[in-house]
Amino acid sequence: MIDNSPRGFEPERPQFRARVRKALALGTAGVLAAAGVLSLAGSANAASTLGASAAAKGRYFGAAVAANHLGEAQYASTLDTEFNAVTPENEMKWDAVEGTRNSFNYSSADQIVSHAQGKGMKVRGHTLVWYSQLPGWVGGLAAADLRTAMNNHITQVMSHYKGKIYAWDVVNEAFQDGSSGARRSSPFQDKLGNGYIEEAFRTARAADSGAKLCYNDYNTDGQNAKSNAVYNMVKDFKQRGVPIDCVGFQSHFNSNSPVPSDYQANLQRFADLGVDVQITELDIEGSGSAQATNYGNVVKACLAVSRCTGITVWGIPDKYSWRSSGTPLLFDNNYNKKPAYDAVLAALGGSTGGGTPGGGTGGATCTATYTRTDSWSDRYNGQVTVRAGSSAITGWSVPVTLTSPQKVSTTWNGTPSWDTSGNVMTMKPNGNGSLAAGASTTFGFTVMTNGSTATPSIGACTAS
Ligand code: 9MR
Repeated sequence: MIDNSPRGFEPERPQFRARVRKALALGTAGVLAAAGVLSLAGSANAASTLGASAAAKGRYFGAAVAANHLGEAQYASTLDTEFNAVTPENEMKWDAVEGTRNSFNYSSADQIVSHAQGKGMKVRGHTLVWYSQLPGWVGGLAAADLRTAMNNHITQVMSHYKGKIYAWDVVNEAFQDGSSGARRSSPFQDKLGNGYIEEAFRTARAADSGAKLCYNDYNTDGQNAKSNAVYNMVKDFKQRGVPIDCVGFQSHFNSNSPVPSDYQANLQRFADLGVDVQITELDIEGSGSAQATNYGNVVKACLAVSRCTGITVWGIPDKYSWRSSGTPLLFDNNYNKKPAYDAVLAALGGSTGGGTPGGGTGGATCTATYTRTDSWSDRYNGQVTVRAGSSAITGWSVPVTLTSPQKVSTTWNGTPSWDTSGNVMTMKPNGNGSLAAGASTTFGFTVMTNGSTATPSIGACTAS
């Protein structure tokens, strides 16, 4: 079967992946320094993790997780600290749980589910009926037998996890790319016909009525022939009472497949059909400020759609992305937070510690939010947005603490003063520091890393 994906990439089988990994840029010391500086951040009323910030907005923020990485301390601690939902990346797929007919193996998927349950995280089930990662025996069945096998697979797997799954991707990637809006060829489509999707959803509802039932696909993120076809199917299902609760938008973006300008409008039109929408497999190729801007825009689009219930990124550090030589995720190979992380956190209304309204005179307050805008091998640029609270302010002051041996080489849009340690820079306005209520300004600085890419700790903004 040929799939002319305009993404320029296609799902590969894990065993065929040639993982090209970049040499690690940092030693353990740098990582520990990064962790240390973050824990020094002062108390903040804005949440300081992705999960907590999303929860404050009534959403979850999840990651695709691989069971074989859970034993890696930094992987597990990043997952546990930052995320409040998981999707098993491969462990619940048909080939993983029912490689042999009617012989079910849940060991790897169970590991992820019990980890998530222990931490109070939601679990997205991925996926029950999909043309890929399908064992050969399924494709060899004649129609009647295939129908029995499909319904049995759904019933067995959903019953095993009954009560533990927030949402299931019941059917995945059932439509072709391109302009036809046609169904994709698969054993299910070819032998059971168009009705297999609705049958799968009805079987799923009977198996676990507590789980939300989703249809999930890629290249449906903007309005196009493929998303129109999915839209028409969902509309038809809702009209005829076929049980469907949600639509997943995978959101795998790269330069060939950028974040569409009508992304939010597309999410909204599906939500208007009476289903939840979820961003299910987000990753965005690129780096630095361009990647950060794209990530921020995706988060803002979800937050603007009241039925967009959560976002899942398709992995934690870049080194474990399915895009073997890419850098599409929020954490670098050493689990340092990338500018994309900062942009997501800021879009979620969170703060790395500088979001606390500082004390000021006459009730004036301000907040300071940090973003890393660019990175190079030897330095990076940081930007702080200073925003006035509900009253106008006439001045502001924001402390920025670096991790030694980092040094600031230049600053802009502010006047810095340094403490005796040389690690704490207090930034004040250049000249007139007046800001109207709710208005903002930015200042920036270049940090020479000298071997440490630790994120600066931004203290509370003090208004005058
Ligand atoms: O990330 C998954 C990768 O490890 C597997 O090799 C691949 C196999 O098809 O599947 C990847 O996940 C896919 C997801 O299940 C469905 N949407 C596309 C994802 C990226 O290919």
